[in-house]
Amino acid sequence: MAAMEVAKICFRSYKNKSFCVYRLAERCLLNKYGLINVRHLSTHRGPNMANTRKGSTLMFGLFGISMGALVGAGYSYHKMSQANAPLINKELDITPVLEKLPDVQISREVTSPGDTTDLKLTLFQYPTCPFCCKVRAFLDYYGFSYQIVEVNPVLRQQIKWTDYKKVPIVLANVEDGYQQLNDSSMIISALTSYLHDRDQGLKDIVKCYPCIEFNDESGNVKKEILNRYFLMYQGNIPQGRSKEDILEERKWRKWADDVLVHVLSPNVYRTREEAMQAFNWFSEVGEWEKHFAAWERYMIIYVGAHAMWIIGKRLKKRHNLKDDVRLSLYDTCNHWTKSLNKQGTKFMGGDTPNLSDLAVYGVLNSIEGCIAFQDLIDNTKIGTWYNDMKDKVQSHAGYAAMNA
Ligand SMILES: N[C@@H](CCC(=O)N[C@@H](CS)C(=O)NCC(=O)O)C(=O)O
Repeated sequence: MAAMEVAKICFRSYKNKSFCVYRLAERCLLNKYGLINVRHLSTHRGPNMANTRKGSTLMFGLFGISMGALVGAGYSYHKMSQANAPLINKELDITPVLEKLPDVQISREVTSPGDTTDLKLTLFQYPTCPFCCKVRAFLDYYGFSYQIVEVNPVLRQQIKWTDYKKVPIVLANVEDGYQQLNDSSMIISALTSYLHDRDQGLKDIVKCYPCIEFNDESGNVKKEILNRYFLMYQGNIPQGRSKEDILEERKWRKWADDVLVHVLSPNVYRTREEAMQAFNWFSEVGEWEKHFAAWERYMIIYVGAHAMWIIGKRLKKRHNLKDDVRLSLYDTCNHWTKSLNKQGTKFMGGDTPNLSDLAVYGVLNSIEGCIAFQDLIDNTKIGTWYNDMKDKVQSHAGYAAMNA
């Protein structure tokens, strides 16, 4: 019964388009006690219930159908009026300057003697989230020093201080406190713009990435961080860069988020065995043994893997992937390597990586411990570029650019 509920939660998480299994685990556990209550309620019977059961079944059935119809009609009406509601473009203030760092435990520190920024960055993350891996690839490549706060996937108390409900989040030291940066692409764009011209001031740069809330055409409230793929060069384009090359970089960064990320889940959970292996790896990297009791961890791994295996098939349809999703993974990555070959350079950025190389590398890096990743390396030519990227990132090869 509990297992059924975990599976249902996985499907709910799929409907909400949640990418990370961490959120799935959270939902499983947060609902745990609720689920148990539901079970008790539904199996509880009053003393005369057995006798009256047959007679009342019809009544309850009719009542249920009428209520269902009423609720359905009400919901459709609500959705229709929402869809017809005017679009609201409300600007949200979710990137404030905090007076001091939130009172959270720092999990580890990455120190780079070459960091001359004094930004004292703090990254709030889940270790295998593709968006967080993207930010780490960027920070490591340029040789930023930063602290990492591992967000507890169950309670997420480490990010309770903010209204922004996702990771990654970065806090950066500014003159009057700590500037909050949300969304992987915005974090990368804002910090790159800052490296280009530190006189702009990070606080002013952040103002170029407002977050707005609006109703989409189906009436759902959506939030979006505007300009997140744009670098704020303020007309002062760096030497050696052209407008075309900046546009191309932007296009590929967007591709990493809109296309590449979506082939990952169906591949990582392609078969039951792969899903189990992936969940075991997530458990290891995310140190689930610290967060969950052994039985909870096994249940999440087992039930979660099976549910995600089924959900993976739906995601395959949603994103129009091939019947054998591995082919879509190969195709997507081949599209990247073919474009590189056509360009005739080692990296998309030329002799050195640019932000699109870092984005694609970061996203792929998030599945490095999964069977799908090894399969990808064995069956495509992306390995050469990937390993070159790994060398560049791990050796902080962008350090010179930071100090240019
Ligand atoms: N567009 C965001 C997406 C971030 C995102 O979806 N993060 C997931 C983790 S992989 C998350 O925190 N989800 C929270 C939730 O589902 O409530 C980015 O690029 O940073």
